[in-house]
Amino acid sequence: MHSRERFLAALRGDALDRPPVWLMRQAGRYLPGYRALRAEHSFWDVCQKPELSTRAALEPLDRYALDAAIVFSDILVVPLALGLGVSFGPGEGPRIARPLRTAADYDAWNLDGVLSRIDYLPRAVAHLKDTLKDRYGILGFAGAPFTLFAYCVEGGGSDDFREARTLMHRDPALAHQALTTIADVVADLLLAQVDAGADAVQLFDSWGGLLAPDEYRDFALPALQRITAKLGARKVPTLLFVRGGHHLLPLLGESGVTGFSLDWRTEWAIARSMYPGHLLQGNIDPVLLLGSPDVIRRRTRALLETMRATSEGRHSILNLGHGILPGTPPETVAALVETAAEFR
Ligand code: 1CP
Repeated sequence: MHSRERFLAALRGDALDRPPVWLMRQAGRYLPGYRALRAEHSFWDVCQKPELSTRAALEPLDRYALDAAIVFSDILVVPLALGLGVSFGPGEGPRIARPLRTAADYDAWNLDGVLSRIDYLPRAVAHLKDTLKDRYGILGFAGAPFTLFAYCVEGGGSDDFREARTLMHRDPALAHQALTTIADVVADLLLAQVDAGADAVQLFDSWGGLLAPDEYRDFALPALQRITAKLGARKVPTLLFVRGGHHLLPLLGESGVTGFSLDWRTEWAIARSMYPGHLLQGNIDPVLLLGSPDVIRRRTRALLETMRATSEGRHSILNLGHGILPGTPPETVAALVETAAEFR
């Protein structure tokens, strides 16, 4: 099987020679080629010029036997296009110049032609597809509504997103309105990526795990359902990653996605018994990649064997349980990918 065939077979739940492998944040600062690209170009330039985005996305494919590419972009393209002003300081997290705190802030969102201000993302997918042809699977992505809402309200990164979670309870109507608007932009953005050549899409709910189940049900889930209603009508394979979301797993089936990208703290066999027919992806701890290649090989093989024991390896994609950390040695990534590629 070649890479794209294997990736598509996993999405369909067909028999596999072995599960396909790709890694969240596979094209990042841990790669010297990416750092060289960033020495020449700003982060937004890399996202917004399809030729540069493709160069970043190809870096890991040139090095490792991965089965899929993820378009190089960022989840914060949505608040940027809404006019909130998103910048990245050198070596820092994102900063949002005009955070959402009041109804007047929401009224200032620039919804007119918002998708046209993110057209560089589907154009990056098209450029990537044109370069890769049918050799690799291609993933599009977007932030899940709650995580985007959290950045919009907080105004940047945070450990607990206290402002965002407070706003949900102080002004639930405003929170619902913002989440609905974000969901509609995200759905259209994902469909545009599919039209441009993405085989599947992933929603990153990196901060969804901060919510209690009832909060997730009341705020995050309805927004996800708006998205999956649109994507489901087009039969788009849709993966949902909720970092720290193990306590939400029983609920997430209601989101309407076709699969889950599991956090490293979730036990694969338990998730599989809850969701026998869903696509599951994951879930090696990215911190392991800071350790020894031997441990990574052993853990990766053990996970692949669990996939085989629980579903004959069907509906399964090997990945990390969160993105590759900056500072990860490229050699340990090789140990993981080689173990996956050689597994039979
Ligand atoms: O070059 C740089 O200095 C910028 C670092 C960087 C990179 C490489 C940022 C800023 N974004 C990205 C790319 C990116 N972001 C990808 C591309 C694919 C790949 O790397 O292979 C993807 C899928 C994302 C998604 C993303 N951005 C998420 C969800 C995934 C996750 O890690 O939880 C989140 C939360 C963001 C926001 C963001 N963008 C950048 C940073 C440093 C952050 C985190 C901010 C924070 O909360 O501190």
